[in-house]
Amino acid sequence: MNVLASLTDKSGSDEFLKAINGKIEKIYASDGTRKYLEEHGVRSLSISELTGFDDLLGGRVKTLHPAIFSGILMRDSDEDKRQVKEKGYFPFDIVMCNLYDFSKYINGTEDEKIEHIDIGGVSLLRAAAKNWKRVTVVKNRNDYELVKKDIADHGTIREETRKKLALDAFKLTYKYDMMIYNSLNDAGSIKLIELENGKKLRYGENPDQEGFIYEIPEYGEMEVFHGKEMSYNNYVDASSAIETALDFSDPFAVVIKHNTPCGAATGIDHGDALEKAIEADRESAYGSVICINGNADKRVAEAIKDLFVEIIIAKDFDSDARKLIGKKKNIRMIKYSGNGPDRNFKTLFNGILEQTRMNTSIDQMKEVVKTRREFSSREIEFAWKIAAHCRSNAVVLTKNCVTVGVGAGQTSRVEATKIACSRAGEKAKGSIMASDAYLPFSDNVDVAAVNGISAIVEPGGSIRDQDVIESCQKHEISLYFTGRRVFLH
Ligand code: 93A
Repeated sequence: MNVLASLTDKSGSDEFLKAINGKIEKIYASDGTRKYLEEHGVRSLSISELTGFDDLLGGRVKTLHPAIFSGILMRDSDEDKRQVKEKGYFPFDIVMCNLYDFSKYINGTEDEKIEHIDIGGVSLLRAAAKNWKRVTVVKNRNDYELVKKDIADHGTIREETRKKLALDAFKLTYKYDMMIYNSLNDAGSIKLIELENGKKLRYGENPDQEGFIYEIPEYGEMEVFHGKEMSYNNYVDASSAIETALDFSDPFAVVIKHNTPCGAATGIDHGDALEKAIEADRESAYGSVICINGNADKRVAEAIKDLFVEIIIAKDFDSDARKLIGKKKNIRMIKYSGNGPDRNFKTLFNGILEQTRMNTSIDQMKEVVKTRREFSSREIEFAWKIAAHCRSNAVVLTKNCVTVGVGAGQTSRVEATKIACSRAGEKAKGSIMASDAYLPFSDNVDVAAVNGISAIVEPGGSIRDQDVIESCQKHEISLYFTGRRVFLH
């Protein structure tokens, strides 16, 4: 067998070649590799002897030559053999190659990056991989071991091994190009991500659907360290619970059902916040997914002692929390870290939609109708942000940074208002009402007034804003326009 070697990571290549020495006729190597092999007791020939060229352009052109590539790409056919022989070339059977270490220059200058984009090596790997029916492509110690074992066990390199190595090589060149793209792409547009090692879930949203999760550590991590296996719906709810919690800096707890908050609160600590968030709607909290934006302690554990909860999520859990919550066998405890993706995607009938993150800040907010009742910006912001994390159309009632009524996922906004008021009952009195998009008509204000709501926060921007303003003035309801919309479908 003839070998072609061109390696940046040269380690182990000498031992490999010594181990399969009995099978080798000739070894050709690029200059640096040749020098390394020489120093480690392996004789090889220079590529220039075969091509008739020394490295050109300071090494930019080393192996890019028909003598090399026809030797790799030739099939086992009489015609290919004839053509190669006619030129005075010969077949290569093993290609040993790994690439310039671009990862070292990811944050380097543009010129450094450009010089470390491997061209010849990628071509060698792809050519050898394409011709796996005849050629073996090896890149690292793992591959060397695999080939050594094949030769030891079977006296030859089997076709299935060659195919596996070829697939690995294609994966490597794909990842290499992805790394180059992401590093050079500083326009702030989408980074390519690697979707591999998808984990099969028991099923999808329903038991007769297949389901998978592809975890992307660059986004964030969820470590499930106690309880039953996570389901598809668990991941959906856990994710929206964390995304909601990440939007708050005070100690905060959210209770999620069907991808929407049913209770949320800030508190003096996380235990306090969680107690309030559960009491906000204890009925809906049954079978919920809960997230706090800090560490779980004894008080947090005690808050869910008598409640059936599917998942509790926290930055971390202290030993008391672990012990107390751990008594429930099925509840899942999850530690989370990271900030989530900058962009989100949704599959469509005819493609994929992409968007940047929703902005839930109230930095553009204006007080449009002032009444005797004063509300702190903290309270208003709380109501607004919870509405932002509810499925649209969403109307949320809050009091002292605790939800008292949530109407979400409705096809009519006034219906969402009615549901929020009906969930709140007496507690609607004196509350702040947040709407994720503008109130299209003043009918919402009428419902709010009947239920004793004291303030409304909404984006503003309707052609009937004036009706809404006048209605608020009439009913003495404070009105705030955020100047932003926070739809979440
Ligand atoms: O600059 S290159 O893209 N041009 C080439 O023709 C070429 N051929 C192999 N780089 C090229 N290589 C790479 O050189 C290999 O992928 C390997 O990483 C490296 C080995 O060079 P040396 O043996 O001189 O250390």
